[in-house]
Amino acid sequence: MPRPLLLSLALAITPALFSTACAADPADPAAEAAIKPAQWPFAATEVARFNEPWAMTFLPDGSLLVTEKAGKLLHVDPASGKRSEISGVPTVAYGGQGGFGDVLAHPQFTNNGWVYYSYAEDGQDDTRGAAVARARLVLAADGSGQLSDAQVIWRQTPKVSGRGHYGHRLAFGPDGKLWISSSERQKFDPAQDMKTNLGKIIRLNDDGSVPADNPFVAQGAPADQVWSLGHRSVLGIAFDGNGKLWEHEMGPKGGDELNLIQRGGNYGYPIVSNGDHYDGRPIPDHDTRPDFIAPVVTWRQVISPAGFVIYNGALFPQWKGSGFIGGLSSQSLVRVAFDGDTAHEAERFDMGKRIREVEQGPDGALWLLEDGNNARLLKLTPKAG
Ligand SMILES: [Ca+2]
Ligand SMILES: [Ca+2]
Repeated sequence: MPRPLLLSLALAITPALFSTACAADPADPAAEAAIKPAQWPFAATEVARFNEPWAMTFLPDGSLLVTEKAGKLLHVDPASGKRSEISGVPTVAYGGQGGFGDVLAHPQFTNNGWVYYSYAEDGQDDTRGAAVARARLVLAADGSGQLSDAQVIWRQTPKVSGRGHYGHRLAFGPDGKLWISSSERQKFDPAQDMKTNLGKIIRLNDDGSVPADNPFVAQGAPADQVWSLGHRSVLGIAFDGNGKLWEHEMGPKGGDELNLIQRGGNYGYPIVSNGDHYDGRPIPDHDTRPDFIAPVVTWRQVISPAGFVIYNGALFPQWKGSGFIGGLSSQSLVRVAFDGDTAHEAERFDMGKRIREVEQGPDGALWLLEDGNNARLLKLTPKAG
């Protein structure tokens, strides 16, 4: 695809052309080139609306669970859009970026009924941290349901002040383990501190215990939970068809990332980033410290990534193996094409709204959740003709 080369050239040339005439950042060519609705290869159908939805997941029967940040878990009929509330949810620390987070069914949900969910939890003295729990979901004939036998199986430690950068995205790997993104709570240095589990990718057994083959088990808790470190704000983790784990990361100013996660890897934040601090202080770029793992893709003109699925459906055969990332500030859906251990942005769709979450439905449709109040749940299917 020619776009990455054109993008690089445009970025290299534009500041020289405009440096005396214009102090603002040059226009973002990738955003300029974003595909407008008339040219979309898909139709987008509104199915339902939510207030501040954060995550969704499909159950094996094809129905949908959706979280709302203020603390609701909803069971949704994707055909009618009918929403039914699930009872037994935890009290969440709602505010800032915090509240109800992700939701995910156990790979053997049909047999064991376990669903896993994450949320921001209050601590002592005006502190907060992410928690992950599992509970058995019992659904009623009318679509409502309840969580029972809830167990908190993981917590961010320590709990700290503030209401940002919880992360708490969940995924089950092909190894049957539970993977959690634990962001650095906007505290920077904990991402490098193995006495905390902030700024890390976490790998646990499905009951929350620590797998004996994790890379840092010899260091004891909480390092024994850690698979990789040096992460900032991770709102999307996904396994590809080869079992590799990819994550995207909302970077500091001008430094959004797509990373290929390696066992025991250190991704360098806050010591290095291709972006810089929002207060203007520079952060050395990745090429100054080859001992840290560099991102596969850096967006210097940021997309603000949230939600991530690597597509393997049949409805859009041309997109099999592509990654789809929701864009908050970029109000877009970004398609990433992979080639082994490399990747690039292949195209971007202008959605006109902040996109919070991306999912693949059982029939291969792509599903999006917009961000904020009165946000739409959209089903994307191939455009007829
Ligand atoms: Ca999801
Ligand atoms: Ca930098």
